Parts: sequence; C-alpha cells; structure tokens
Amino acid sequence: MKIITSDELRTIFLRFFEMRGHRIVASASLVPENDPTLLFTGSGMNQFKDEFLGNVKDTRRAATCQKCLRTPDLEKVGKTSGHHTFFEMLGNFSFGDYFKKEAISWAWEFLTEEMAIDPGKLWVSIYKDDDEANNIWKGMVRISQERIVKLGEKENFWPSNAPAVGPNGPCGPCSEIYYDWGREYGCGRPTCDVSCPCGRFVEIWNLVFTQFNRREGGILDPLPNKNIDTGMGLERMAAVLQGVRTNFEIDIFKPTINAIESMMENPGKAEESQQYIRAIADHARAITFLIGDGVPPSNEGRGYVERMLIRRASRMGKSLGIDKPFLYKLSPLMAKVMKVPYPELTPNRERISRIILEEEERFQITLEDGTRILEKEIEVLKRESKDTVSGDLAFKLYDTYGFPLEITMDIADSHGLKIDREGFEKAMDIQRRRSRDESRMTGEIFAETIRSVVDSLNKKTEFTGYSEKMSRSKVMAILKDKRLVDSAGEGEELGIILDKTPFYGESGGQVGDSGILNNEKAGLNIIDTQRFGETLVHFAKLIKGSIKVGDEVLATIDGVRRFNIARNHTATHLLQSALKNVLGKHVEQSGSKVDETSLRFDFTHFKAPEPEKLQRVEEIVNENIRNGDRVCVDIMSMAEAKKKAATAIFGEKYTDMVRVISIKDYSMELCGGTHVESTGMLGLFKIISEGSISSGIRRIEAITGEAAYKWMREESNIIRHLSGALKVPEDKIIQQAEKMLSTLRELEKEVGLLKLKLSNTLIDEIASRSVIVQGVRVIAYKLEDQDIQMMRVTLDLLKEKIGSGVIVLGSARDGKVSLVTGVSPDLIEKGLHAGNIIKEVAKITGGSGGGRPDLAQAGGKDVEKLNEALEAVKDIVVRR
Ligand code: ALA
Repeated sequence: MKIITSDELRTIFLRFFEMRGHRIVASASLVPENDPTLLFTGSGMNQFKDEFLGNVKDTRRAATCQKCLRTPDLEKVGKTSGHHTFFEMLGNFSFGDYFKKEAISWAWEFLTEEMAIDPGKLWVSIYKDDDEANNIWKGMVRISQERIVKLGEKENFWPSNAPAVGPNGPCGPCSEIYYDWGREYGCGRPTCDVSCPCGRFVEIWNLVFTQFNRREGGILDPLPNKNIDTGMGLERMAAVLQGVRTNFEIDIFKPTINAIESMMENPGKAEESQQYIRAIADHARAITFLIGDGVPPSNEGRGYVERMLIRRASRMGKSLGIDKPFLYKLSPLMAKVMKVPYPELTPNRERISRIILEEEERFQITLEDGTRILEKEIEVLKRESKDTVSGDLAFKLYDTYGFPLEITMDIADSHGLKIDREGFEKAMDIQRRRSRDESRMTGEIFAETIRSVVDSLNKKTEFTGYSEKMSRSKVMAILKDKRLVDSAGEGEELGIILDKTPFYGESGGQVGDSGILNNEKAGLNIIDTQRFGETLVHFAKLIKGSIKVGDEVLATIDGVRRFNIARNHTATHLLQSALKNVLGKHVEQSGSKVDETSLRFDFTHFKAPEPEKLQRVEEIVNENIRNGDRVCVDIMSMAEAKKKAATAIFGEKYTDMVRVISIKDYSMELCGGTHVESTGMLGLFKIISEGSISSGIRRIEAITGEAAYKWMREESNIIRHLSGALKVPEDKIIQQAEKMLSTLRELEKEVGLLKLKLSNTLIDEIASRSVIVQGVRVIAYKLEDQDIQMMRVTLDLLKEKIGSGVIVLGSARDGKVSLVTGVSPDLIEKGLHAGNIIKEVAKITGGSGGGRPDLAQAGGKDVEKLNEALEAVKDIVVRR
C-alpha cells in the first residue's frame, strides 16, 4: 500500500469516477442553499436534491468532495480517533443511472486496486434483507460470506432507521465498507465484528442504494429511478492510507496539532491534553471554513454553533495553559494546508483570523468571571455531596457571562456533575417573556403571574385572524390583578381570554393586535395581545358596562393598524430575499421587529454594505412591490416544506405542520405572521437606517406604505425649505452648500490669520502699556470700534501673554460701551474678582455688569466716559 496525501486522495478519487462517466461537481457551501430549515450541509447528497427527485435530468452521474459539518457527535470529537465537526466526504452519485452492481464493484476496485489496500483488511456490512447486495459482494466481488455482516435498519439503512421512524421520502438500504486495523487493536472478544465500537474496525465508505420512497406508516414504495449515494470519510481514509491510527495524525492536521503544542508551556502526553488538542484542531478547522462560507459568530442558528465552537476551543486552550487568544493563529495555517482544494480561503485568511480574534478576546473577558463563579458553586455542591448544578446558575452564566450551556455542561462534566437543563430552559423562558413584557404597563410580576394562571387554565385559543378581522367569541376567563375573576366592571384593566379570536398575539417579531371587544352591555379597548403558549390574552380596559365569564362578545381588531403591521411584515420577507440576492447567500435573519410604524431586520453580514448595494436592495424591494406579486400562504408538513425549500429532506424527523409564505420564486419563509395579499399593497418601501449592532450582525430599519410616503414628503419639504433658504433651485442645493462650506472654511482661515496678527502686534503693544500697582500687573486699554467677540479674543491672548494680572478692555461702538475683564488665577486667590471690578468700571460709564471671578463683561451708555472709566481701573484694583 502506498502512502497517499490527502490532496492526492481527493484528486485520485475524483479522476477515478470521472473516467467512469461522472461529472465532477464542486463542493457546495456549508450553508445549504435555499434551505432555511437545515443548519448545515451534512453530507454529499444534500446539493443533489433535484437530481434525486428526478426534477433535473441533465446530470446522471456525479462525483464530489463535499465540505460537511455535523454537530450531534460534538462531545465525541477529540475523544475518539475519527469524529469531527467539520469533515470532507468523497462521494459518487447515480441519479436513475447505474445501481448496486456498479457502485459496489467500483468501490471495491478503487480501494483494492487504485489505493492498493490489502483485500484481506476489508469487511462489509449489508442490510439484513438485501439479498441483491449480498449476492454482488459474494458472487461478483468474491468476498467470503463471513466478512459480509448483516445488520438492521439502524446501521444499514439511510437515513438511519428510516423504515420505522421516517422521515418520509427517498431512502434505502446501505452497505458499509470497513477497514480492519487488526486484532491487536481491538477488544479481543470472539464476538468482535464490524458492529463493535472497540476501534478495531473503522467504517470508511457508505454506499446507499436509494431505491424507496417512504410513505406515512412506514410503507416503502419502490422508486421509479434508483439512485446511488455514497460517502467516504476523507480523513478516515487518509488515516488508513497514511498508516496512522487517528484522523488527527494525518497530513491535514499535523501542522495545526504541532502549532497548538508549540503554544503550550508543557506539552505533555496526558490523554486529556491530547483530547483537547485534537478537539481544538477540529474546531479551528470548522470555524475557518464556516467563516469562509459567510457565517459570522452570533447568538442564533449557525452563528451560534460557530460561537460555541470558538468558545469551546478557547476554553480547552485555557485548560492546556494557553492563556492568550490563539485560535486566530490557527486559521491561516488551515488555509495553507487546504489551499489546493479550497484556494478561496487564502485571500480571506486575514479577515477570518480577525473575526476569530475578536470573538476570542470578547470571550476571554467573560470566561474568567464566569468560570470563577461556577467553580465556587461546584465546590459548595461537592461539599454538600450534591451532583447537579442549578438551572438558575447555568442561566445566569449564559445571560450575564455569555456561557453557552454546552460550556457550563463541559465544566460541570469535568467535575462529574450534571446540569438541571429543565431549570435552565425555564429560566430562559422567563427571560424571554420578561424582555417582551418590559415595555408593558403591567410589568414583570403581573406578567409572570399571568403565565402561571394562564397555564393552569389550560385553554387553547383558536386564532381566526388569518382570514377574519372580526369574530363572535365567548369569554372563557377574565384576569384581574393577577387573579381569575368571574366578572368585572367599568374602568377596570383586565386580561381577557376568548374561545376564538382574530387578534394576533405577539410572536415571530410581529407585535400583538389592538382593537375592541363589545356587546350590548359592555365595551372594551384592547391595547395589546400576548401569547402564552397556545392561549391568547387580550390586555383590555373596560370602557363601559360590565362583563362576565360566558358572555358573548364581538371581537374586532384595529384593521388599519393590522394592515400596516402586515405591510411591514411582508416587507421583511422582501427585504430578506433582496439582501440575499445583493449581498450573498450568507445573509441570515438574526432577529426582527415588526409593528405598525416600521420594521427592523437584523441579519448576518461582515461589513457595512456599500451605499450602492443598499440602494440596490431598496430598488429590488420596490420593484417587487410595483409588480404586485401575490403573497401565497400554504400549510404543509415540515418535511414537505423542507423538500420545497431545498435539499434537506434527509436526516431529521418532523411531523409538525408549518405555514409557508411564498412570493413568486424569490421568497419562501416559514412564518406564522400576518401578511398582505399582494406586494403592491406595500405601496412604497424606504430604508431609513443601516448599522452594526454587534460583530457580524447588521440592522436595517425601514418603513412602508403611508409612513414611507410621509417620510418622502417630509424630505422633499426639507429640500424645498433649504432651496428657499439658500436661494438656489433644488438641484443646485448640494453645489451651493459645498460652495458655502468652502467660503466658511476660508473665512475661518482668515479669522485665524487675524488672530495671529493681533497676537503679533496689537497684543505686544497693549501688553507694553501695562503698569504695576502694588505688585499687580494692570492693563486698562481702549480698543477702537471692536465687537465683544473680538474683545474676548484679545483678552484671552493678553492673558496668555502676561500670565499674572488684571486686564480691562473697553470699546465704544454704535454709541455704546462694551467692557471685558479678566483676572488671573493667582490674583483671584488674593481676593481680586473680575465681576466686582467690572461692576465699578461700568458704573462710571452709566452701565452695569458682572460675572465670574476670572472673566466678566459689561455694557455702558456713556461713550464719553470710557477713558475716565479705564483710568479708574488702577485705583479700583488698589482698593480691592
Ligand atoms: N449520504 C450518506 C452518508 O452521509 C452517504 O452516510
């Protein structure tokens, strides 16, 4: 067997299948295209959904090396020889073309001839009922029957257990190929075979024979087109070919592992350290690729997984004695190792590294505080012989110190303790509610009590508001002051629960509806509607009459407000699609707020979008509005939604029905909100702000409909006024403003020059006129025809020049006297006061004034008396 590098392995694999009529297709992004429901691309077949379903027919055979990311085995990463988060999957695919015979014999040929693996080292497993595969392995390939292990649908069906538990859709039996490291590496038990987890056998290739379509009830219909989907773990195969026992010793990981060890002060060989080093190497690679594929760290979805990986690796680094940020140094290394298959990483390596560093720094700060708190608590728990960290503490660490639950779990785990997950979830729930209730008059205590009361009622409210603005409803419960009451009277503030209602309860970023409830006896204003599980509570004020449980009421929403909310909600869908279109597929919603006045949309993106791009986004949304596209609402199963949305029908099981909002071919979102029927109803869409709200997350605020129109009108009013004020036509405003600004700049320059001139000549001249009276330098000087501003400037310059002294400047202008006085700090200490001095001086000119000890100014009437007044300054200073 020859030693083969990972780069060679990829190339040889793809060539091998290219020679056999396969189209070589590039790896898809880790972020599944057009599929909001699937977190990451987790296998080679994800990108071929249309081909598998027979919707696209131009490719019959394909081969890929696919970047994959899976997190269910996160805990195992580093602890075993062959688990990863990020990994590469080599695969060959047949879409209604060749089937088992070719798939099996080519796999065998590739392994034993192309890779020259000793056939005596290979074992296979097949699905227990798959005689066809058994015959091919035995009859064609000529493997002895003892090396063909028959297993059940857990191991040898893909997706695993599909016949019994689903998901519905294409699936099939599979056959796995194992490499046998030898008896000496195993458990030694006589029963040890490919299904034994002892490590002797490693699964290197999974051949899936996608031949059934599963229907409800586990019925397997044969597919008209039989497909082949295979997946070979590149790292595992490379380990076999490079003769190393763990994936972390192959060429891809060596440089990273060495780099981590070189950062450690004592790179011992302890098993735990080794596990951490391996996990760090794994995570460093995953985050490098994730950021490369456009996923910045964040608090939701993909970004959250990434943040968790960074924090996990960061913390492990700390356990290894690496105290400073270090992960960011590993990503350029990874870019280098992977530059042949993924050249796109190279130009991005600095940027990726910077994002990681920023995240590491942020985490370092919180980690120290949080760990200290947790470890203290763990000490207490141990002393008390308890084994569970409370949910409240886990939540506090999450909320205040930014600890993902996984990290708290890891730390607790390393002390042999558990976490009260339920308690954590509960605390989390309360927090969500609290932040939502913040703005409500009722406040948090009321809100929390409402929740417990509502929960105890166990009454679901039917929501009729998708199609109706009004419904005849029955009062099921009335809440008053945190309690259930049977009836209520005029003026009271209440929570009303109805059997059915058109009022939308706040959720999915959309605010709750307002409106009225009434009947012959009563009238209630509904200020807000909130959702507590499946119960809707109307926050009401009883305006007239009285109400009791069992009453019939007419529930009517504020239709105009709802319409405006719907406009803004539909606008967020248009905005999301336009953002993806203009900025790229990495754009992912990370929050939104929709009410009747505006909408807010938070999304993942690294940098400020260029103004032209933002303008393009706005343009596209407005184009969609002008086209008056229909907004379609469909209810379907999650599986169907996934199928429509994209590649993700495999892997997970969903039974829930979901609501899908789609607009033509450009927008499809799972959404429970209320929308307009046609994009045209938005009228107009205007972005009013864009900015960053945290690293990698941007926020757009926008308005629609009348608000957008009014905003535009206001803008044009401003422009009209400006045009009037600047006395130029509207299209010349910018030019004129620029001209004025440049004039202003010139004037400022001139003023500066003048000041300079003053300081050079006049200031010297005035200072030379100073006299010393009783050790105090005094200047009393008349300036010719100066305004007060200029006098103040002169005073400042004089102060600077003489340092210690009393200065009085006077000037006559337009028949009036102006005076300014300054006293230096040392003389203030001796009791001199500018305000008092100027009062006396001003009096002589028939005026008055005053001010602070250091600076004062005054006015006088008698211009003739100015000289006399200035003459008096010396005496005044002496007297003081
Ligand atoms: N899709 C198959 C797997 O992921 C090949 O194992």
